[in-house]
Amino acid sequence: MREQLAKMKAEALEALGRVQTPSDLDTLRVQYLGKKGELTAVLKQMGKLSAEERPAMGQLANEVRAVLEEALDRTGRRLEQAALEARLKAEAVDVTIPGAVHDIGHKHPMYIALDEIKDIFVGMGFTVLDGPEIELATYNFDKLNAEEGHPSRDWSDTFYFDTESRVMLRSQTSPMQVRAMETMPLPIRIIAPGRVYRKDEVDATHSPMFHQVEGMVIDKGVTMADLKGTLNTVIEKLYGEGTVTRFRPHHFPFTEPSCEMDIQCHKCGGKGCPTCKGEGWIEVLGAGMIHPNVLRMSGIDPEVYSGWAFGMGLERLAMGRFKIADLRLIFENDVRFLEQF
Ligand code: 2U9
Repeated sequence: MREQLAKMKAEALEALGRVQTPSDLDTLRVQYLGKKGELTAVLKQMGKLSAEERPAMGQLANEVRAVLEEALDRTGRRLEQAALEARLKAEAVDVTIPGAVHDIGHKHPMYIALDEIKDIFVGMGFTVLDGPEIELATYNFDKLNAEEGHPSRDWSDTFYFDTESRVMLRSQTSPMQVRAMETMPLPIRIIAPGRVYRKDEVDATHSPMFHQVEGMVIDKGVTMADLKGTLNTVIEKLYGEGTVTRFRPHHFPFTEPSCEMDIQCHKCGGKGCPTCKGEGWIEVLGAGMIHPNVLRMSGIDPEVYSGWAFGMGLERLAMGRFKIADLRLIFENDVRFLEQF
């Protein structure tokens, strides 16, 4: 029996040395120390021993059990340690690997320009308005003093939704200003940016959809001097301090008198070069004193109130600001172009 115990202990220890997995370990624990295990089998033979032999053999069997239990526990800890090390190795994070770079895009250059314009006007106390792109001809033309028969009302120039030429895609953002005159309390200081639509063929300077920023001020005692002072300030903020400007007479149905504003060519200083097409000046916007008829049609007494208004094309402005040669680049959304801004 002594030899049996010694042999069993040697075999068990040898088997434990080869164990690789927790389930192998459990199998060995059951095989040697379980109720039907090998040690129990040996102990069952104790009855055959004499009373003198029994205590010594019992002690030896307990020693073997203690040794095996200790070896099983040690092997368990060895497996746990190995598993932990394998996991740490597999899940190791190399903090020196560069992070994954995601392209997040950015604002379109034309909207960069628009945001600057909004900031300038908001800083001067103007409110930014938004309004419908589908408009009534009443708001787009009639109330802006463009009478029946005005060339811009023609079917060849304007997108109408109905045969009576009543509902249309707005051809300017001015109807928003008419709506403001009818609803907002005076005095009014607003800008109205947005998309407008005209039946133009696409080329390097035209598109059937483009963007405008218009604005107006209405108060008592507003004069052409306010128009010039305010627009000069805006243009200096937009194009840089000391930008030289000039105002030329012009005609619009909704303003009287009307003018166009030019900036002196920053490239040649007014001498004439390809940037200004030899003119020395670059047109930036149209403006004027709001026509008394326009004020009257929206319920404002032109004897008491006066106002000025301006309008500019946003694509044109962005093209000048960012030296963009072709309008189509602004709408094509080619990332190779957009990435440059
Ligand atoms: C109301 C009264 C007056 C808006 C104005 C212009 C002059 C102008 C053009 C610039 C280039 C349109 O984008 S463009 O083709 N606009 O020159 N716009 S004054 O005057 C208004 C607007 C609304 C009630």
